[in-house]
Order: sequence, then structure tokens, then C-alpha cells
Amino acid sequence: MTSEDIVLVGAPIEAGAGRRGCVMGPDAFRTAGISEALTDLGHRVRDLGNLAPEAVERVSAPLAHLKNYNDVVGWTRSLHSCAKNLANDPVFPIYLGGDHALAAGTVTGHAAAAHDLGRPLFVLWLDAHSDFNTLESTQSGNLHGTPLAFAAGLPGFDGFLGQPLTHPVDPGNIEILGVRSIDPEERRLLVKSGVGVRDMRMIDEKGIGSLLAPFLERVSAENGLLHVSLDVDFLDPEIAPAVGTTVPGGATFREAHLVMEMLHDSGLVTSLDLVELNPFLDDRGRTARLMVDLVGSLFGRRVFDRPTRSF
Ligand code: B3U
Ligand code: MN
Ligand code: MN
Repeated sequence: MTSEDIVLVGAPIEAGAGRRGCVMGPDAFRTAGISEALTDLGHRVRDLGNLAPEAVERVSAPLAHLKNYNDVVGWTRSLHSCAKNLANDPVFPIYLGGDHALAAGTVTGHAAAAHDLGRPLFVLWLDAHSDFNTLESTQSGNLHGTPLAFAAGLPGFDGFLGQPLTHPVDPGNIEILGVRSIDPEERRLLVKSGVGVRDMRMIDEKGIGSLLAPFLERVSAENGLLHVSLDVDFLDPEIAPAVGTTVPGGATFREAHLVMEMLHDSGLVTSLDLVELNPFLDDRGRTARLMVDLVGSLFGRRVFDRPTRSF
């Protein structure tokens, strides 16, 4: 990536999560210096402030156990329109969450825009969870466990946008990396849909770099756009405690930076979600600062430039 305009969009949604606190996420990213980190790397940054959910006429949830359905619907609609508009500008949007339900709007907005451009959208989902429950399969009723199923066009979500999703992401173009918690019905849906799933065991056996490289090659070969959705719980809770749904055994500091460095070198990433940061659970801003550091690696920070000639 060269020097470019990055826009920051705050999405203080916590309606999709099981516990409160993600509403403070966008301001924690700002306090941790996300704008300054990107400016220091030579990028131009514009902070658009925080988005608000669209006002939605109160509709009852299609199933009684779904939590905060109306709020999530309002956020999905405003984020979908925002993402679709930003995708038509020559800017790189970073969505500051907020819980992962925000990706129901961002991913589908970018998918709609990609369709209009005649290019396929690919999605890299960095997460301890696959977030592939449908409204029927979710046991918890927490809607942050459903956005990827919605974006992949699984049935039952017509209420989210008030109409069927016209341009879902091809499930074959989705790669979930770092996963270590999948519900039984979710697993069945993932297999049936053909989503790429790379769990921690594969990372241990093959190395995270060799798992990511073939996916990036495919995005490049198909002239795709790449949306990256980074959930804080992708990281090991020892280094990133500020998340409501910690699962032990996550990506290490080095693995996470390597992913970001490879994404930078690929030049393929066109939009980014930073989600599930719960500052209420943080340890003196440590998780927020780590997330900002990772964004730095994605936007070109390196310790030492590789030599251009060999000796
Ligand atoms: N699969 C579970 C747990 C979960 C998913 N995403 C998060 N937690 N953050 C569920 O509630 O759907
Ligand atoms: Mn998630
Ligand atoms: Mn997660």
C-alpha cells in the first residue's frame, strides 16, 4: 500500500455482544493513538467520528431468544449504506467497533459495492469464533455470533436489511483463520457452505504464514477486493485481555504481526473491521495499544527494510 487516505468510522455498537463495554471501543482506539500511528507512517487520515444506527420501526424479532434484534438491525442498515458509499471513494475505511455484529453491515456493504465494480469480494475473518450461526441456530441469541452467516447469504436474515441480501459473499471466498470455538450446528453450516476454516491446530502444524499465503494468491489471481475483519479474541487472551469472549490458545504476538505484515506486502486489503474491543476489561489500555500496533504493521511499519540487493 502506498500513501493513501484512510478514513476512520466509529461504530459504538454493543447490542450484539453478551456483555456491555464495546460501546467504548471507538474512543479507546482513538485514545490508543490510531490516527497518529497511521499519520506517522505517511498516510493521510480522516476521522469521520461515530456513526449512529438507523431509526428502525420497532419490529419483533423473528425468534424470541434473539437479543437486541432491533438495535442490531438499525446498525446493520446504517453501516451497510456507509460501507457501500465509502467503497466508491478512493479511500481505505477502517471501522472501529463495537462488537462483531457491525460486520453484518460492513461486509455486505463492501460486497454490494464490489459487485457493482464487477470484482469479487474476499473476506479474511480473524477470530476465535466463526460467527456463522443463523438466527435459528444461535443458542446464545447474541447476534455477534451471526454476521458471517448473514454475509454469506444463509437464509432467515431478510429482516436485517428489510429485504433479501442481493449480493452475498461467495462462501468459497471466505477464510476464517485462528478459530477455536465452533458450535455443533455452526460446524455443519460451515461444511455445507464451503467456507475455508483454518483452526489453531493447522496453525500449529503448518505455520500461520503458509496457511495465509495461498488465500492471498487466490485473491490476487481473481483480481479480488479483500475485507479483513479482526476480532480481538483472535489474539491469545494473555496478550489481549480486553474482550468479553476470551478463548485460550489464540494467536501469538508474532503470529498476529506476521499476518498483518503479509497482508501489507500483498497490497490486496481494501477495508478493515477492528471489533470486540471491550475497554472495560482492559489492563491499562494494553489491548487497545496492541490492536493499534497491529494496524501499524498492516499499514507498512517494519523494523528493517529487506535489502534490495543480495550479497
Ligand atoms: N458461537 C457462540 C459464541 C460466540 C460467537 N461469537 C462470539 N461468541 N463472540 C455464539 O454465541 O454464537
Ligand atoms: Mn467475532
Ligand atoms: Mn470472537
